[in-house]
Amino acid sequence: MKEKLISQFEKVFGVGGELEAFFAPGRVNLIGEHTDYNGGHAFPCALSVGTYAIARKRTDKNIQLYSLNFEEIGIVSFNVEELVYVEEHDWANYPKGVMKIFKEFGLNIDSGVDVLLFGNIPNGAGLSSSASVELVTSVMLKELFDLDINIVDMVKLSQKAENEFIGVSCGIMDQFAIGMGKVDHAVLLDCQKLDYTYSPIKLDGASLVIANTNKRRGLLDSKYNERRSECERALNQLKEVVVIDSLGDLTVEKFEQLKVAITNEIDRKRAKHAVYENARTIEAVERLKNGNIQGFGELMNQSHISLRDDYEVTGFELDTLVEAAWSQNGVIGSRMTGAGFGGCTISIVEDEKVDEFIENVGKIYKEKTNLTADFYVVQIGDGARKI
Ligand code: NG1
Ligand code: MG
Repeated sequence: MKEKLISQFEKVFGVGGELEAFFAPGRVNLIGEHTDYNGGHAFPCALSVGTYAIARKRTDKNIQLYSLNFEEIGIVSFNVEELVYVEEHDWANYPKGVMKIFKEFGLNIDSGVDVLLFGNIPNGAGLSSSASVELVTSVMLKELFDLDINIVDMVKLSQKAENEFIGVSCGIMDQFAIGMGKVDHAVLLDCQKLDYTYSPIKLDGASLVIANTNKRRGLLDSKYNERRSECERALNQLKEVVVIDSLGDLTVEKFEQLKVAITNEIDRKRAKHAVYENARTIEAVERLKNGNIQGFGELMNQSHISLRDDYEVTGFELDTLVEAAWSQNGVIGSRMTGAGFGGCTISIVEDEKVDEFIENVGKIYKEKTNLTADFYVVQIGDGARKI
């Protein structure tokens, strides 16, 4: 892959100079949904697919970016001192945003650079291609400019770029997972303290299967922000009766005692999901440690039910895919993954049943929704790095 991309780089930007190569994965969340911005835990893993960057420093101040995934856009050029959002630059705003936030943080990016990017994450599948581009840019800047920055700060600055430069108010899970990923492990992220611990994923004859609903997530931003405000309101009312920083600070028992403080019934349901999902995530990791994969799968199923009934972020397409999965032999667990309202599901399926699963679930889904789902059996890979 690297050699192929280097020759592509030379075709676009010419030969000579010192080339360096970098990679950042995509990610999928196994459990712990809508917990990141509530100060709870998430349990994602990095994928073996992701974004590659080949880069060469320049002697002037020009940045030139080229993506093999958007060849019709061509080379996007700008000056390193003029980092402003430009609608027509499309995907290139992600690396540009990271450069801007790095500079604001006081990091010295004092020359231009030529960069060729290529991503092999399935398109629009909710596997965090944007955070992958942000992190590959972060690692590239650190290495090329010999910057004094650690991985946790790269994660935070990448999220800041997405929040402030792109204008998407995401939590920190995507960037965190992509920064910290480890092959054959999922990572338990404490999204409040930014602590993390690894758990080996040994599925003993089962695989991780992602299914894309191919339902466009139309109102995603407004619904996502609505959930954030509902949780915020619930938190503020709870703060009148208990000292906490976030919903992630509450145990299920404590929440049950205090929940009457939340006067709006909808807000109470949202907070309930956040608190129970956080507890489920911690319990799920314990079960995995004890080799209880069936028990892990049951918590994935409960997570989906909570996202459907209390958080209300699933919708017909995701529910149809997950219910179809639950009806199949050899399915250990299945749930929506990511923000919801469309996007993907994640299932753990016994190896010998995978083909049958894809065929049957695909068929049921097509009959009920008239949409075609895409399926990916995924491998867990390492986090963002120089290659
Ligand atoms: P997706 O939709 O998978 O990118 C979003 C947020 C995450 C997290 C999850 C819900 C963005 C870019 N990311 O994930 O931070 O809050 O929803 O767990 O919006
Ligand atoms: Mg995104």
